[in-house]
Amino acid sequence: MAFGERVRYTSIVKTASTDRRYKAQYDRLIKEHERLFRSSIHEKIFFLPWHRWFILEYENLLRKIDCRFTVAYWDWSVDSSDPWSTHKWEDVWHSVTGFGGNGVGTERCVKTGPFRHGAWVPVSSTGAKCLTRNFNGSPPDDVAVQEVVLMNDFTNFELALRTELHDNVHCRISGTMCTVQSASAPEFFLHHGFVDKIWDDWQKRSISNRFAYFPYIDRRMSGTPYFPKALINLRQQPGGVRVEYPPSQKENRMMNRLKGLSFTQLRALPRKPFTPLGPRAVRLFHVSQSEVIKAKQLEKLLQPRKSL
Ligand SMILES: [Cu+2]
Repeated sequence: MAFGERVRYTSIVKTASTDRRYKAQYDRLIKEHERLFRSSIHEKIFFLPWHRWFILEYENLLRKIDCRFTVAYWDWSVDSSDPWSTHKWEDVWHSVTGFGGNGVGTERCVKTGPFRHGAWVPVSSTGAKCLTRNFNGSPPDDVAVQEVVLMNDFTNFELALRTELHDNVHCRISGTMCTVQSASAPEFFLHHGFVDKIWDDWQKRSISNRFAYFPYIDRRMSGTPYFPKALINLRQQPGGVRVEYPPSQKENRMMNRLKGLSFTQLRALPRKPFTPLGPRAVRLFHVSQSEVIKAKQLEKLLQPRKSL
């Protein structure tokens, strides 16, 4: 995104969360995520389509403020060697064009950027007075993400995306993002935009990927009128919305390097290991013991065979 688009993005988010014309609706939506946190929305059955629906609801609300608004994604995998940088205007955590930087002090309050302590308060059921962050470790890199996209089995793909990528990065950012109130952190939607893009990239690989698993689920998703299958086609979302995730320039550059490589060839590339899925994320998202065992097996495949 260009400089001006980035400034506009956070200012629209700020209007939604503070202006009395939108705040009630904004708060209600954000609180839904916390209310439903443990009601299957972080399990295989609903995780991907429920969060796609949630992003759409958020976007529809913010488009009332400015119809040019569309949810952006943060590709943390191309930034994984230097994910917490704040000084360049292209950085997600920049204080003018981005979301502000790391939390500071013992309370870990964010003190820079549009959502800093004193200038903004997160939606909170526990009376939190500031957005918190505690950046740590390195998110999975572009090779790991490409390996997940190349997984053929839906159950493996979904588990790796949900636990190793999604759950893990929530607690690499940490602070508010690693709690049941995570949706009140504005960066939640940047992260989920990318998770949704990875699902879309996987769906685009074949017809059987597009129609995997969800068409057979005959339960409405928690807190919504929809069955999971209503969300599987990104070009035909509820309300006639069509969504496209254009690749970033960085992604284009990395794909030229990785394009056409098989899973085995990707694994052989020398890279730095990423920070493994930790106990806090496992506890927060209630990953079952049997899923943790499987996720750790998949993690071994996603880590480099030779480390740099
Ligand atoms: Cu969630």
